[in-house]
Amino acid sequence: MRSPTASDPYPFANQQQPCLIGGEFLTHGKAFTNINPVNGAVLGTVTEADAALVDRAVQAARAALRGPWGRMSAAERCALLRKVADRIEARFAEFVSAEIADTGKTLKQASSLDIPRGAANFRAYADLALARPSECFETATPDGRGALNYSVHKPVGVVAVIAPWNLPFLLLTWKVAPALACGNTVVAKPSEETPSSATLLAQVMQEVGVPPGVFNLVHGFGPDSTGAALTAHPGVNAIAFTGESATGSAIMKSAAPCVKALSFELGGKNAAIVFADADFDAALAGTMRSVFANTGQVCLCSERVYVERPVYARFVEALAQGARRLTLGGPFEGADMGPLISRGHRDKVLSYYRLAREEGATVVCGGGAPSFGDERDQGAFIEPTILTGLPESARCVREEIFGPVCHVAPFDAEEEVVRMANDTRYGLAAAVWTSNLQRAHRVARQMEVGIAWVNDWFLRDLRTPFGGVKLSGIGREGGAHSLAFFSEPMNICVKL
Ligand code: NAD
Ligand code: 6OD
Repeated sequence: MRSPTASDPYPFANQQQPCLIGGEFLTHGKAFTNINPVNGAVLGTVTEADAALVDRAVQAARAALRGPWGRMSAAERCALLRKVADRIEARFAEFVSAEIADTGKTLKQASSLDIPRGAANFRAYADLALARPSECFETATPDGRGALNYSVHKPVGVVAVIAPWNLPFLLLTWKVAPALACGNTVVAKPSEETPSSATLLAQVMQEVGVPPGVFNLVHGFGPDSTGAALTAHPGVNAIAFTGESATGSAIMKSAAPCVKALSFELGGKNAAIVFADADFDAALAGTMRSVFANTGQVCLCSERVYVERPVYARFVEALAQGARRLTLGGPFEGADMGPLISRGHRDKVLSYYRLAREEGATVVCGGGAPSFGDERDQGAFIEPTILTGLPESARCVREEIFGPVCHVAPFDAEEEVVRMANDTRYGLAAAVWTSNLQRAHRVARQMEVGIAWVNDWFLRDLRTPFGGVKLSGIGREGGAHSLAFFSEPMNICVKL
């Protein structure tokens, strides 16, 4: 697999990105511009699906349920999904080019995480769907003849997949792959900020012969646009959504009249807890990653870091030194950190940097936007930032910022830090750093989150449950949990 170079073209430089509906690429209708966050340049235009186009996509997906796709065996479906993975790998450089053009993320990350995980998602769910067991109970009956009760798994129907911009391809395929593996048809809507890897995926679906209407792609915005039309459409049976908690709440309202099944992976305000007995260097390196990876734009990132008092001052200083050393630049510059996704998002993160000062924070490092004296000044770069000194009630400690920033606070006792870590409306992820095995298990289990890492961060096994509690989501995906969401189990009772 070849990674792109700076001279490789962005795949959609000279054309308007289309929607894919019923096996046809469509470019008519309204279009919006796609901006490169490295330098603010216009990358191209993208077709915006209005309500009529969304309706066509849903009708095409409904029709495809009754077509060849609906008659395929699970083995045939999963063989096609493996071909999708193969084709993503064959077009690896184009996928990486598309992802880094839309997001500005580092070439290293796009090539080692975003695109490989897209292919892995298709392979993993092809394997899991085929290996899925079926239940069968032998039931006693009054006449002594008995009955066999077995279950079959049917598709839910038409699934809407709505994805955010932070890990665009990873998160879209995380839902598209299991939905298709379970025999559903899909209408996918990527974020308006990151349409390009999804358009390439639509091409790949066509190339490997996924039947028309099985995978449909609609581009556009959320409120009053494509997303709202899709979630309200009565022909959609289930919605798998990743994004902000407030958006999840809006989608719930829109889905309520038709009582659609919902799976939500939402925001976080995740804690990292560093005990004094932790391997200092490992905790530091892990926390650097958990705060600054993808410019802090991972839902699992640590925005609250709690450090046991004996190592607090040393840890803050080391973290700040690490942050000051991070280099900022475009994907091909070998930099440690790319820009934020957009100027609009940078305004939001900068408003939190200002708010932190108003709330009385000490800004240990960063706290503003850098100036380069070149085209990057038109981009969405921001300084990695370490804050200390805020009370736990401060908005900067309570609200998700979604940038390269954390607040670091000291603690003295295990019970105290468990209470502080859990004192949040979110509940997505936690990282616990300690060399005390008993404490590791005890503290991890007390975290009110969907996933707690001990002595690591963002170490993934796709078979495990993934999701959040409280404002961080509804339901679990991953492994059998995804198969459960994307299927309707049906009981068949046979009197013997
Ligand atoms: P967002 O909620 O603004 O947008 C996500 C998607 O929803 C986009 O495709 C958008 O167009 C669409 N959308 C927006 N409003 C809509 C509406 N009313 N109806 C239908 N669709 C609508 O989120 P974002 O800014 O793209 O992503 C960042 C957020 O996502 C952060 O809060 C982050 O924590 C969260 N996130 C969570 C997870 C997780 O697994 N829990 C993963 C990644 C990101
Ligand atoms: O690794 C995954 O499967 C996953 N859903 C990660 C989510 C990251 C959030 O930004």
